[in-house]
Amino acid sequence: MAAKHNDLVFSGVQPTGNLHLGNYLGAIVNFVKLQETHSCIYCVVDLHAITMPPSVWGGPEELARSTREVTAAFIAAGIDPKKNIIFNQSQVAGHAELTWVFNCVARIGWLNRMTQFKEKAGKDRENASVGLYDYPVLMASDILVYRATHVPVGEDQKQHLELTRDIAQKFNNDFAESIAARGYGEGFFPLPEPVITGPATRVMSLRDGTKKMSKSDASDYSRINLTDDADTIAQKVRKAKTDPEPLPSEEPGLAQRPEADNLVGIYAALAGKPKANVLAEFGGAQFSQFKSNLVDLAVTRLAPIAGEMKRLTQDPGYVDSVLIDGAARANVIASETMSAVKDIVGFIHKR
Ligand code: AQP
Repeated sequence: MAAKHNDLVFSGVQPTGNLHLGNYLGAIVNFVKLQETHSCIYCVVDLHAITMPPSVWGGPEELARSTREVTAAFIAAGIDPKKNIIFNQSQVAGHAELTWVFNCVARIGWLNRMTQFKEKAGKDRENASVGLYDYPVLMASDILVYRATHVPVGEDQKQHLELTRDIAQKFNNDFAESIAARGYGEGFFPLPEPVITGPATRVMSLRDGTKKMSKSDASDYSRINLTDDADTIAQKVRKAKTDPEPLPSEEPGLAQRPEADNLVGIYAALAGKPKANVLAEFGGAQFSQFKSNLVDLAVTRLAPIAGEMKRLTQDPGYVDSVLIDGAARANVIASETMSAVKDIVGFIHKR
């Protein structure tokens, strides 16, 4: 009989600077909603950040600053650090420890299919870090060391979630007898479900509606950062690429119009309504009018978050205390999983 796993939410964000509207609408907004119905663990994934060269994540001072900034964004967006667990990944050794076990479960052929590695490694694959290649296995460990059942992410992480399920399933199969003998039923690890919802699961660049909005885009005009002030938001939205046609009245009219589709999706997500309602309101309007409404909405929604982030980052002692307290609570759950994994695999350890 398959084991029953209690609902638990886990997700992470990399501390690599420039948290943007895609991170917010694709992931953080859902983190905030899920805390109403679930126990949630939200992690600043600093071990993931160092899979790229230090020139990308900025070196030790910048990594620490970014870690505090992402933590501040979580809290400023409305995640309650008392009700949920907020911590940085490197403080809980179970993530790295379980990764080794999963490295021996995952197959090279599975990792070779990961599109994010191909995109991030680019042409110079031989020179990419082993950590970048192993990134999806670490992500599987992040989720499964808590035996989490639900993972809110943007659409770009869907393939990694499928790999997580494959790793969980293979571990459960490879060690089936040992798992059953120790009373865990048929499935020690749950097969976690991705939670990819809302009208902005893939926010696109403001400069090119076919490219994902991304922290690493060279142009700051491609994204709205959570720390941007009202004037910067207004400038970026006004300069956003569009086409010459007015907005359509119905969703099929957005087909083949990636920039229009993106701006309508952003508006819908910020307003908390479906795209169809936005088009019912703005169908036939010129982009100049729509953009000016979008600026007002974006500033109204984002300015309080930016203000609170600024206040929190000026109090690093408080932010660090949230991370240390969260790590202690996360470690209790992770240690329990690791103790069971060691029993299941056959590693001698102190109980
Ligand atoms: N454009 C996006 N639209 C919707 N969701 C997005 N996410 C990222 N970009 C978009 C979601 O945000 C969460 C945290 O992402 P991350 O920090 O772990 O890393 P990432 O996906 O690598 O972010 P970037 O901006 O795309 O960084 P670079 O430029 O380094 O590649 C995840 O849930 C992600 O899906």
